[in-house]
Amino acid sequence: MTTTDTATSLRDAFEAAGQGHVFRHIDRLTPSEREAFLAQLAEVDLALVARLAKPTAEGKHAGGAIAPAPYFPLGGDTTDARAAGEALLRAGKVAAFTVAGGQGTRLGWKGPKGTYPATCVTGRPLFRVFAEQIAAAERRYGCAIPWYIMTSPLNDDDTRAFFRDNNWFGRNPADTFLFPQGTMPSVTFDGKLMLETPGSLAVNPDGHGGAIRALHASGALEDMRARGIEQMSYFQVDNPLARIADPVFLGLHAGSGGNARSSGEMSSKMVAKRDAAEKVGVFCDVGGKTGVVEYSDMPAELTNAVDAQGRLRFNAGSIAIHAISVAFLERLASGGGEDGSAGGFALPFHRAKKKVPYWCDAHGKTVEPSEPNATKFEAFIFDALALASRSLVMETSRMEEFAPIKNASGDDSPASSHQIQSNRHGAWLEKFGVKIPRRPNGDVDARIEILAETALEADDLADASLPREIKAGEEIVL
Ligand code: UD2
Repeated sequence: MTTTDTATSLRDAFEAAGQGHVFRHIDRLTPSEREAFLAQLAEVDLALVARLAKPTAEGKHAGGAIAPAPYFPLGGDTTDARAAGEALLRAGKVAAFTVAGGQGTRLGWKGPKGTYPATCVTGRPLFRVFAEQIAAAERRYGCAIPWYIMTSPLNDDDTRAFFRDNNWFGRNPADTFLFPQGTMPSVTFDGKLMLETPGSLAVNPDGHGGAIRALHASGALEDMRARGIEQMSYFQVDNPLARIADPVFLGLHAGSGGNARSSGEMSSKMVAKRDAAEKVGVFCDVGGKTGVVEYSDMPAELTNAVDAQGRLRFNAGSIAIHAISVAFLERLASGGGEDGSAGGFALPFHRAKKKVPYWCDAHGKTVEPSEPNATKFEAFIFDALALASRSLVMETSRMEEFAPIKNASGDDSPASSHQIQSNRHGAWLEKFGVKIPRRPNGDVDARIEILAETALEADDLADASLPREIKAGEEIVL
């Protein structure tokens, strides 16, 4: 087909779908702009957009019977699980997987989130924190842990440049696999596609649920298979305390100790919620399956429900750390749910009202709206839990593993993350008799950073040479 034929047939299809307005500037585009625009339009699944634009929400919790999900509690016996997880690591069967395709708008950081200086003394960027943790685990278990990182078309170039500029953080570039996720077009509240410029649609990354398609399409899944990888340690780019390839979690996930909930397909970590309002999804039992109901989809009466002791009933907050098997991902990518029905990347799309920059004909430029003006569609990886045969949730300590950086100030900000980092490292040192200054509220009154090469967990400090005391206000790196 010639470009003109392509343009005509695309135009017909868009007109038929009530989206012909996107062609209104086509005549002023240069040939290359036109070609790029037509290529973008050809990628749009008009039937999907029409279905999603209808007000009947996919992805919302439908309101059926839901109960708190059971979980493996903090303090449970994990000796066997650790041994099983370590065996997986030693055999080179574990990969790390970071979802880093988000736009990070809340933090107001211009570059990819992984380039944000995150640690409390040295200001190590998130990607470096993870690279060093992976390197320390590789040394400990004598294995390679390939690292897969999902970017988005919006930050892929910058992310690659950051890795190159930092010499891949000393890693073999062949063991670090970056790939962009897909996008979805945003629509106005009456379901119309939007132009961001005369020659491009307004699109957004298709959510971390887009990982299944992107892992497949990029060849990452195939690469894992070729390397003999069986399990993926999944975590978000915004949490510097994420414990990558945690042997205890991997062992429980893989079924050590015969835990009835584990299938080795997809498992999750939770922490007790800080309070009812905390913006984390909650592990629930939905029709006999473990799943996450996102905070924005959870009915308020359930979010606030308390038990006889006054504790939150739905208390299992998702910290977005999972173990996911390659076989499970392959099954989802190739189109099969557990019963062969669902799958085919078909995680439901959730909708969110967002501020989406759009091309304004009257002003002749792209305008940043001050109020939400559009609906974005995103798939969530945790919806894959429903497609696993069974699924284990393991409780972990918030202080040990969850200090996300999402907002510029307040909760989940750099300041709150720094405090949790110091609290964690202060507690590790106290375990070995180091005197740690604390404020009346229990927070550590010093900045303490312990590098991954020194310790991945408290017990690694047993043989380290440690100070006897840290003074109030001191900054220390070990
Ligand atoms: C996420 C979870 C929430 C809780 C919390 C813990 C969702 C929808 N909610 O909330 O339940 O577990 O994290 O910290 O996940 N990302 C992509 N591509 C995208 C969108 C996001 O890679 O298209 C990545 C993003 O880079 C980040 C992570 O996914 O690493 C979370 O994204 P978010 O900031 O949208 O999720 P948040 O913090 O609202």
